[in-house]
Amino acid sequence: MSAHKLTELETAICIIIDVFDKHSRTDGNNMTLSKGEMKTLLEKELPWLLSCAKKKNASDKLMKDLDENGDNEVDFIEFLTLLSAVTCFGHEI
Ligand SMILES: [Ca+2]
Ligand SMILES: [Ca+2]
Repeated sequence: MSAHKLTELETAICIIIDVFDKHSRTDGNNMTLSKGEMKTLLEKELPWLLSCAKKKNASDKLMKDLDENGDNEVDFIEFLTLLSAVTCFGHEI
């Protein structure tokens, strides 16, 4: 470990990885988010997004959109697609 102090952006990246990890390890495959894990992640970490969506099954729909390889799980790359979309949206408003 170097004594390098993490910058704000580096810290933010670490937090993103931590958050994904924390939720992806709840059940099934440790490397991916299942439907249930995805729902909990959205409810706990992105309640703002869910309240914007305001639709029933918003989490399920989102999951379908994100799941590019169709394995019914959201991996880290697929999760980043969501984050970049949300970040762009946040930047605009
Ligand atoms: Ca999992
Ligand atoms: Ca997938």
